Amino acid sequence: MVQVPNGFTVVVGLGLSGQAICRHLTQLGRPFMVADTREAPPGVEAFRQTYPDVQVHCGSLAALDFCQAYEVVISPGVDPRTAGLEGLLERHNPATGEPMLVGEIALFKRAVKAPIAAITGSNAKSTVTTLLGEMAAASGINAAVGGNLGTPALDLLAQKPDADLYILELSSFQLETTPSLGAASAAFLNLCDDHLDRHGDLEGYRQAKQRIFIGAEHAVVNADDPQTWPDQPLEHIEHFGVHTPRDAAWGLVEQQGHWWLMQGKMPWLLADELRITGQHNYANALAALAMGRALGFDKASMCGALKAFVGLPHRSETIAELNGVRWVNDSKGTNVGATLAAINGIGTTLQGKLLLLAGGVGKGADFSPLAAPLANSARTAIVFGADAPRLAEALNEAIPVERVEHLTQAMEVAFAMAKSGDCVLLSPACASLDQFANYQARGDAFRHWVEHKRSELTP
Ligand code: UMA
Ligand code: ADP
Repeated sequence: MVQVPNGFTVVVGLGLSGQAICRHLTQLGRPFMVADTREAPPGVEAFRQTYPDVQVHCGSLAALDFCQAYEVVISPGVDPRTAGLEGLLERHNPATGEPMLVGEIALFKRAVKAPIAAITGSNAKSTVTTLLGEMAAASGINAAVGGNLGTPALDLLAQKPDADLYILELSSFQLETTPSLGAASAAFLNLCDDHLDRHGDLEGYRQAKQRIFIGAEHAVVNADDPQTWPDQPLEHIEHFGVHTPRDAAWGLVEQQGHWWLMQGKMPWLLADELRITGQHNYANALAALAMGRALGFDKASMCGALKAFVGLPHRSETIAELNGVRWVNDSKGTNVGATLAAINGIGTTLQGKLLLLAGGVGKGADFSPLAAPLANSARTAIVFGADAPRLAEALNEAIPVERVEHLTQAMEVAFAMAKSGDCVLLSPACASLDQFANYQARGDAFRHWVEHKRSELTP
């Protein structure tokens, strides 16, 4: 057994979050050691050079004796149920008043002085977080934006200690180890199957996300998705939705042939004025408006930021048109809900048909909800990667399915099959980690292939 020194914090995980935790503890002057479940975690040598005096344990956490530890702070990618961590989440830490096992966001909450706006959901977190950040900037508010997206939360605190507002994208992994967030405004945008391999089932995943509401002053939830509504009563709850109009909610309403983004009966702006498209993006815009309004942002500045927002790369991003066929990169479509949004957003606007490229690591999700919308709008699905067999099984009664090994082969098949007016959509409904470093690398591979093809076709 390796004894954790008396009063030391144990930082678990040597990734982005773990390193931000180490910097924070160093700044606080708290003694700590580091553990990573991998025998040779990437970056361990560089870490040892930066922190020559810090003890690093690689391998099973069961080899550590935490009896004398001050607390254990784990990275989001590490499951709190990992062998060796048993009982720590349930054990009370008298020094902090929190569980013995917490995550980065618990430390962030202890240190932060300014209000927090927090955003979670299976999809649209990055889009709404970025949009809210743009709205804050347009309103002249000194906000810091990060969390699961971009800069780790504790690094934000160090880089922008004078921020008036911290806008955080939070994953279920981060929320699971956050005892109490106390957000000024907390949004739970939507819920669909994702990360079931980690949370066990949809209910476990939903409960992790529900933690965003602990101590929240204001909640923004999806009128169309009751699973996002707080389990506990909260004083200020606002609903947004594109399908379920509610009084006083933020909704999408048709008036004299035009669709308006409305707050209750008050029109805010025309859906056609937005550069992001599709019903899911109107829902995202409404959620950001609801949060911004509650946080005191200026109305005209928010609308201006919304109209200027072009969306993020790898999210239903049109790359090019080749021979009359549109090629769309939705590599960030890493679960069934995101792929459904892409199919519904694009499929309904097409003259021709969709050719869906999907596959990778399905994280235990059920792919069958894709079958009916694809039957309406798709010519074929071309599936690749680790979960290609499960995808093929779920879809092949609804549409013709081609099975290949890799994305590049899928693109070649799609190029040969597509007709003018069609759209080739990469929206994998899966994580990329079986064949790519991350979703960006997968989206970049798609874009490079399309750009190369375009240069071949253009004399
Ligand atoms: N790992 C181990 N053992 C360890 C530590 C990590 O096996 O001891 C593995 C994890 O299982 C995971 C990988 O290493 O597969 C990286 O995990 P990590 O927690 O060390 O990752 P970080 O580099 O610290 O990045 C984390 C978030 N990663 C995850 O939640 C997996 C980043 O979100 C986040 O940007 C960063 O902290 C800063 O806050 C990424 C992500 O994929 C973008 N998030 C998931 C998502 O969006 O779906 C939740
Ligand atoms: P997250 O950070 O939650 O992964 P992103 O904004 O990066 O969210 O979008 C992830 C995927 O979800 C993209 O494929 C995007 O097109 C899709 N998406 C965006 N908004 C929604 C929504 N409201 N409902 C379902 N899918 C969405």
